[in-house]
Amino acid sequence: MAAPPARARADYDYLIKLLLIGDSGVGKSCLLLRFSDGSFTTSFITTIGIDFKIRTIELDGKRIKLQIWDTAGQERFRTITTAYYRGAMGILLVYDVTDESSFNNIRNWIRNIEQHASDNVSKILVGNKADMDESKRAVPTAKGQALADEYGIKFFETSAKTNLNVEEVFFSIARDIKQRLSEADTKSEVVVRHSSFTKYTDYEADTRSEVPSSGGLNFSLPYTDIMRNLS
Ligand SMILES: Nc1nc2c(ncn2[C@@H]2O[C@H](COP(=O)(O)OP(=O)(O)OP(=O)(O)O)[C@@H](O)[C@H]2O)c(=O)[nH]1
Ligand SMILES: [Mg+2]
Repeated sequence: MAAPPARARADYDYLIKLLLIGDSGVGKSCLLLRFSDGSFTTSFITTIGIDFKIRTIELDGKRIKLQIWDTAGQERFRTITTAYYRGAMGILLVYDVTDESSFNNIRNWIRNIEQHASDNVSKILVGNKADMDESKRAVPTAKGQALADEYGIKFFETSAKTNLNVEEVFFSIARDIKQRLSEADTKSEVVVRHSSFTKYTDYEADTRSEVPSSGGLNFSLPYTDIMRNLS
């Protein structure tokens, strides 16, 4: 009988973990529902603790699996939600353009990121509910942009209701992170050539520890990959 096949290749090239944070009611869950399911609801069901959804997208011919964690904005869940900052590669900071205090709190949310997230985490500022009547608007677009500029991060105004800029936000942060990962990948290939270690980027990042290895060589890699890494 033939030997069992080597561990199957993952169905994606990169796994990217994102996190949505911001005050309760700004529309984090609605943005995620719009992006993952293409739907929207006007009823407000506040998130209890944490939830997540998955969507796989394609960027420059690579399959990017987005694992998107949706946190509760309510203070009483803060201990649970901050525990998820560390694993995030990208964080979407969301406020509501009709709610000034949700915008003012962005500085506090950024402070939380500085305390709990990885140093190189990507950030993006999102002013949601841009569909609302101008008479309801409390935060001008220019103010959102100025805050984003101050922190050197990208900024979008969105609407989960009308699907304004929702794809753009998620694709933009995913693109930045993929860029970072592929640069790291290139660097690790150089290391590989000098030390015979294998690179794992094409494999499920969160199951790395399960990948069998021997003497620094990962035999679940296809033979050609092993040869390439050693050459
Ligand atoms: N007009 C409008 N309403 C929105 C939009 N996004 C969300 N809402 C409404 O805002 C309310 C709160 O949305 P959620 O997505 O549940 O808010 P959240 O940020 O997840 O809140 P927590 O889970 O408590 O942190 C709901 O009633 C939504 O229908 C939007 O883009 N436009
Ligand atoms: Mg929610």
